[in-house]
Amino acid sequence: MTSPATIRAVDVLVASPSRNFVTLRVTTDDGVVGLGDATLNGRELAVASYLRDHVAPLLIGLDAHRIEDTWQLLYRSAYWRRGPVTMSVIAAVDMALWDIKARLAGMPLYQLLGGASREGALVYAHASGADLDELGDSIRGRLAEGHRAVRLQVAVPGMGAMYGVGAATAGRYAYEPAKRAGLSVEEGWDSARYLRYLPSVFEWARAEFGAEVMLLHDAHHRLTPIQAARLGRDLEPYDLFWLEDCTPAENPESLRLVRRNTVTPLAIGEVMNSMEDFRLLIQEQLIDYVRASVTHAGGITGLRRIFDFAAQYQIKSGSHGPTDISPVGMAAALHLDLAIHNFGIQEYMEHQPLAGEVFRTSYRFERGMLHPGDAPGLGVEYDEAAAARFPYTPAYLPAARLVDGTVHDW
Ligand code: KDG
Ligand code: MG
Repeated sequence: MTSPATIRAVDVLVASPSRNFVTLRVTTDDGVVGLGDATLNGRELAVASYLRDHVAPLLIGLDAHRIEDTWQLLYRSAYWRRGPVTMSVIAAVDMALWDIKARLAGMPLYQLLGGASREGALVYAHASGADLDELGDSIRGRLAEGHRAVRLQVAVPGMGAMYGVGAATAGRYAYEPAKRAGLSVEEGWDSARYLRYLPSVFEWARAEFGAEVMLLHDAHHRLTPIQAARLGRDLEPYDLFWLEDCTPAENPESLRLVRRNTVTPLAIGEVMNSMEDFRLLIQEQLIDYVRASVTHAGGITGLRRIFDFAAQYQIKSGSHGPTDISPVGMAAALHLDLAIHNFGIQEYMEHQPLAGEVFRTSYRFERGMLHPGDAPGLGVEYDEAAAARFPYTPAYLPAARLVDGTVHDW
């Protein structure tokens, strides 16, 4: 019988090396440390308080080996189920306990999840530009780095600042939507202009970069079902890997209309966090990729359940991986990506170099793929002394308004 690994300490670490991250650190009686990511962009302190005030006291004295039991305890005994705050909290505990178990086993976590099913996880990078020239430079940069899949976002003429379009800095297009200030910035939105312009961008990209490169696009919840159906149909000649979040996620039935009208593959779910959110989308095969993340969907345990269910319907994983998933969450995602059978693709939006001063990671990028590395556990170390130099800074995502001032989905 395995001897228990009794939880002695639970610390919630909030730091802002280039952006805010909420990290959970669980320590056992024997001094084994596990890390979890609970970062919820723009609502970081809500998650930190839930962990610190309501969950940490419950964990002290539990056996860290009992991952499933702890998951069920936190899910069922809270009474108030699901939702991004609760599920990010459960996720952080789950990741930290898997980290401890794998460190105690002396193995990289993917070995405990069944071992590697592939050489590495295919990732997609972000490319963006204020116009097609800038977008072209951005795509060329990503391809030169070895990427084989690229998400394209470009400003729509006449629309001003918009989702996914970064500022050009030294030949790279750094996109960091959270504004480090107490209030959001506002962006504009005009669906008609966007729908007229976007197909020409992909026509240009295919002519310029050929048929091999995998191209993706994120509509970021902006369209009505009929608009999404039209966009999917108009993009069909350009063979997208996926069209992401074409309609808001709260209305899964709306995907029926989109699906009936286009064969462009659909990815949904980065704001979703539970099996219930995905049930209809998966059972009716209304999507091709599950976009949820380890960090927001109940950890490795929660997300694996959703992926396993999706596998029965030939639906693949496509985990959310923006910079607001911390390096701990990214590492956890990569271990799962390597182990599951129905892996599709992993989003990889590199963190700013400052984040590397706090989080020391073992994952590595090669030939368009990421590998989690072979260090025991998740393969991430947290430098608390370095983190002290980067205190929490209020930061918020932008808001979107239509031309007449109406608030729209951001
Ligand atoms: O916190 C919000 C971001 O993670 C989100 O806007 C990024 O849509 C996104 C993506 O596809 O990475
Ligand atoms: Mg997205």
